[in-house]
Amino acid sequence: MRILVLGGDGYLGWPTAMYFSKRGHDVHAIDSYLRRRAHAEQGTDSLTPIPPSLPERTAAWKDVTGLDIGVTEDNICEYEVVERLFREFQPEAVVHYGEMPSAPYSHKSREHAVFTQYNNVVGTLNVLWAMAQLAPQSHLVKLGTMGEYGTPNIDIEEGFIEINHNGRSDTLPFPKQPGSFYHLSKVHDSHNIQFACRIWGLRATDLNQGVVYGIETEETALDPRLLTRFDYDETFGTALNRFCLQAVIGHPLTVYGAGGQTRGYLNILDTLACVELATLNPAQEAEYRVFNQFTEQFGVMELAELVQRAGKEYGLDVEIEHVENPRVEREEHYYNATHTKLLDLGLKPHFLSETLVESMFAVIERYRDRVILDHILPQTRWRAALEREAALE
Ligand code: USQ
Repeated sequence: MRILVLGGDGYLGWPTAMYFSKRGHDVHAIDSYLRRRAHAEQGTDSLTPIPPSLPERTAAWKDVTGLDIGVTEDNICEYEVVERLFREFQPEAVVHYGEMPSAPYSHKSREHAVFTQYNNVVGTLNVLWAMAQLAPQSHLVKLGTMGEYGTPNIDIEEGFIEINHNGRSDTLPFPKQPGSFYHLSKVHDSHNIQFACRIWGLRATDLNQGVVYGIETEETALDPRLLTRFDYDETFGTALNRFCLQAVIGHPLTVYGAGGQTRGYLNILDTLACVELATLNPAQEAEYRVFNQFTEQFGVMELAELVQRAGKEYGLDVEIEHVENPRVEREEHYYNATHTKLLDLGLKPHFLSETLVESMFAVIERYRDRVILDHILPQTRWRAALEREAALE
């Protein structure tokens, strides 16, 4: 299959490009290096030393496997770029990771919030237009987020809920109550994608993914030049990845507030399997599908305690600290989200265990000299806009 990977330089995009290439697909990756630029601006970097550009990564891939991955170093917010790519590559599937992925980043300033929503919404709209005009039979596999739903006090369904109201009933999109301007950008995307399926007959799968953890895949482990990036800073690092790194370097685990925040989580290996399942089993014409892409739910404190236990086994003395929560979110809440559609398609989950956490410790230890300590504690506060306003009075 001809598979276009948008955001092919990222934490998940790069392993996905290699995964599909290894399995005989014709892969083309595009990236604007948004994340590399954001890291350079804030003085942070990936823990793992990744090659300086996508062409250098694909050259290493060719060297190790003999396989080609096509590359475009450009921005999908420019329609000419997307149009050219679609004309030349004629994708059958479009796997879309090409967005600004961080909730804290979107709260750093007004400019960051505007950039996040512009970048994500405009890039996705361009892709939808190119699909309609140049590849109407292709299938969009879009990385959305479980965070679109927020933390409602009822069970979360897989995209849609049947509602009975005043004696009538309908199946409607599940209510969205996201917790950041970033998560909101994904809600806006979902609306645009569903609308494009309805009016143009496009095929799309919206993968509402949970928080991903892990550092290695079958392909990244083939050669050090094929590593994926591993972020642990307050902006781009996610909960479990950060806790594992903090444990290795002897930093107290940064549990925000009470630690009862519950989310869906999944291993990076399962991200690849889920994206493959969605791609090989495409949506029908005019169908907008939603899969909740995670394998287990955990509270933040539960994760911290798991890392602490694994640390003990491994010989690390791990402390847990409740730091003041920089975000505005419920710290104790009901959470029960359905996630059966990918299991029905054949997903065999890799569940989280102390052994897995210990294997992450081992990889992190290899690169611990590269850790930049300044950006581990949270600095980006959701209420900062109000505080600045108050300071001006
Ligand atoms: N948290 C801590 N300590 C930390 C980091 C995070 O307690 O050091 C807490 C946060 O307050 C939050 C939870 O852990 O309650 C998850 O935070 P996160 O930073 O791991 O994940 P989040 O901001 O939700 O975003 C991440 C990815 C995003 C993806 C999302 C899936 O960055 O791209 O969409 O996970 S989900 O969370 O299901 O929406």
